Amino acid sequence: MKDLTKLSKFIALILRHKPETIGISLDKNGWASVRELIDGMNQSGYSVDMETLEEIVCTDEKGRYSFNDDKTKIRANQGHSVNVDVELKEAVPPKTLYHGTAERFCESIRAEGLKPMSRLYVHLSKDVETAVKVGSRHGKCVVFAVKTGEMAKQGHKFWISENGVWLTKNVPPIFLEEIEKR
Ligand code: HQG
Repeated sequence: MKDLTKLSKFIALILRHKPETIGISLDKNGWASVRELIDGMNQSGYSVDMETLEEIVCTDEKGRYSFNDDKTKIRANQGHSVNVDVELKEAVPPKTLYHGTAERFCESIRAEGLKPMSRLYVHLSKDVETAVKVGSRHGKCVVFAVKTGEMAKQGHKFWISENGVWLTKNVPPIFLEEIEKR
């Protein structure tokens, strides 16, 4: 059986951060050619064909990737560090969203708020459970409630990705409330 998780992680690297790893590029909307992705991955020792790629796009637990209509192009729905415009939908956020992070980042977050760091946007979760999963990737997890309703009232913009992740450009400290440590 193919290790789809390993392939999916590599595809995330290519489609969000470093397409040059396999000698391909993304267009301004973040699309890669499916043909170039498959050929480039195979030449880099990652055995993948169209069927496997379709399975990854369909079954990825976070819905990270999308094809275009005729499946000649593929892109990541969010999470990029390369500067592409994936045509995110601007949307009115709920009153509260959540951000899971690691304890060691908290002092800096309390002082300067949430920043996108290496990505294009700050990523926010719709519930605490998801935020805990996100934060735990980095270490001992702390969850902040983000007063997104108030932020929106004060003119901050929000977008929701194709796979339901909320994004914003930054969160000043006044909109943050630490709610949970795990
Ligand atoms: C922290 C995954 C110090 C921030 C997840 C986070 C998500 C600060 C880390 C998506 C800071 C960046 C994104 C400040 C923010 N000082 N640290 N001022 N502001 N940080 O991985 O949000 O599985 O770039 O709290 O599920 O953890 O890849 O962002 O801990 O949806 O699809 O800097 O990535 O999705 O880390 O995760 P990341 P994230 P995938």
